[in-house]
Amino acid sequence: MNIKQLTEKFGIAGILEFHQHDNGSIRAEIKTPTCTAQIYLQGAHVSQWQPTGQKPVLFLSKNSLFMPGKAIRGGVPLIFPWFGARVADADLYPNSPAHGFARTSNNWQLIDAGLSDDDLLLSFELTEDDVSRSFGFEKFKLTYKVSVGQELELELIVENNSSEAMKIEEAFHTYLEVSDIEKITLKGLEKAEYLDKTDGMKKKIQDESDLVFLGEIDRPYLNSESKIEIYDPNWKRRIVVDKLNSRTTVIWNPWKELASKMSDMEIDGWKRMVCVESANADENSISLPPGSHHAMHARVLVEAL
Ligand code: TA6
Repeated sequence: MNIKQLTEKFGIAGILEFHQHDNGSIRAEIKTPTCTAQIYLQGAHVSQWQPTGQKPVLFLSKNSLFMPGKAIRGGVPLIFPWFGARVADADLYPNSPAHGFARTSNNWQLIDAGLSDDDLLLSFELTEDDVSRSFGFEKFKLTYKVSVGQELELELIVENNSSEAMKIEEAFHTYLEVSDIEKITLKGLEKAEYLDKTDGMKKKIQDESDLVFLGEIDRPYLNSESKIEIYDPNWKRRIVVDKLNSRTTVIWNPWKELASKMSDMEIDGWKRMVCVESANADENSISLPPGSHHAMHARVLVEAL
């Protein structure tokens, strides 16, 4: 649908409008009594969310390209059907892009938008197309429900409509904005087991109750369903990420050197972000029986300290 059609079908005066970035991507611009938000149709990518009276909660790099086919650096990239580099069937599909095809798909359809009290609810759908088929994924349906308001709620429902089991990984690759990565503490992962991507994927246990950031961190925590809290004393706030049906939590900050190699990361952007990703990945990947579905849910909110 073009902007005119989207506006006619889903626009809500003063609350939901559609705009086009100079580079071509279309986004929903949202202003409710309790927040502002933006969602790009490509990838059904929530790029901005700011509850009224708060600083932005999602980090978004100013150097993001917003170009068809290019992933956005920030917000909530939606990762499906594999996480990171493809492992399952990688030999059959050697050109598989990192983090799957959903986050750059231009085939997402907005199917519903409406207010529920002060929250705006939007639903998106993605089904098989030439791109998904070229990577071996057919007969699936993704329904992505986004609710923006005082809180951000995300739900991804994956349906397997084929006659065979479907192995999938998924993630809300949420970039959170912080005052200073070296001043925050992250709670919720004490004694959790993780794969250390910065150390040859060795399995380790987090002994500390609070995670602090002193260098690059890239860790899928396995079998971990707990709530995460990010304490940001400079900004006198705590961001809470709560989730359901997600057994992996990924924590990521690239730090200076790696960030300098990312053309779409603004200078010093790495200092103002931390990814806290609700996921099912690696040994927590899901095998969906034929005819079944799986729903993963995450909720992000901000509290004053
Ligand atoms: O979730 C962490 C991670 O998988 C890292 O290994 C890092 O590469 C990051 O995602 C970003 O990936 P991208 O493909 O968006 O550059």
